[in-house]
Amino acid sequence: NKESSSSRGALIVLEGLDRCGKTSQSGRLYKYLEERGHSVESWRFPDRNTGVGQMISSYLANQSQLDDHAIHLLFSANRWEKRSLMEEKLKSGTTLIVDRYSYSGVAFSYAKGLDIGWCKAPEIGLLAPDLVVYLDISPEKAAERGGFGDERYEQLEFQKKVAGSYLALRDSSWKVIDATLSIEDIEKKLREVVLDCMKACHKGKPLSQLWP
Ligand code: FDM
Repeated sequence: NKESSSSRGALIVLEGLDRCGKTSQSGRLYKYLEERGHSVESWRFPDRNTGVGQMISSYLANQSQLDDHAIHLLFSANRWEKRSLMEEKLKSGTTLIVDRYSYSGVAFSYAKGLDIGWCKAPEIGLLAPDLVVYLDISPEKAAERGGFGDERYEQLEFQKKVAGSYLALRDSSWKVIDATLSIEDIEKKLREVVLDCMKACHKGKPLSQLWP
């Protein structure tokens, strides 16, 4: 029918510090939407399944060393290699829930001291999210949650810098949810903003590109 041929999926991005609950919330959101009959997929960046993704994964596990600029560009390339599939999915009506995106890319590299404009440049032209949800938690509280793992960036001092970067990137369109609320309360707030966003995309909100 007319509506389904013109309606597209929404590009929904979850961002936040390590241990903020992004991954479990994206899983719950996926299940909720799927059970309601929406066409939906759960994505994450880095996508460690591609060749570039394997280089990133080995870097994060401290199994290889790379210049800060080089790893930044690999993270970006990892999004570029998924861009056309992303566009195809969205245009065919599938909503994508994406765990980390360009904002993680900029936040982590900027936290290392790279120039923010330089960090954003390779992201220009990627699809802009229809919604960015930031799960807000202090680095200290995040660290208390069973501690960080062994990956390269999972250290309190660095996470504090990442929190500062996110603050510099945030704009008024981001939906900020207190990540210290109960899992159910977060889930409820997340569903609300996501369903609103999906409605807007359904009604014909055009796809756009980074950075707006
Ligand atoms: N990360 C993630 C970056 O530094 N740049 C990026 O572009 C992306 C997508 O990689 F510490 C960092 C953030 C995190 C690490 O992420 C791996 P997951 O969510 O723990 O897999």
